[in-house]
Amino acid sequence: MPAMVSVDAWMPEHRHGMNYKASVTALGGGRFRAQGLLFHMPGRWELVFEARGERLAHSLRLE
Ligand SMILES: [Cu+2]
Repeated sequence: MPAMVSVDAWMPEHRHGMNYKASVTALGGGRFRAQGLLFHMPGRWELVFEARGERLAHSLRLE
């Protein structure tokens, strides 16, 4: 179980990220709470999670 994960988001088509950095708090038991993810425009965003040097990306579309 990773001690900490990080989360970031960007818009691949626009080549920009968020205007603010998200923070992650470890809740214990392998759970984490991310706060401060501010998606400032509609379109396709990619959420990128990192833990122990591994990356997991998840795509979502905001309208
Ligand atoms: Cu954009």
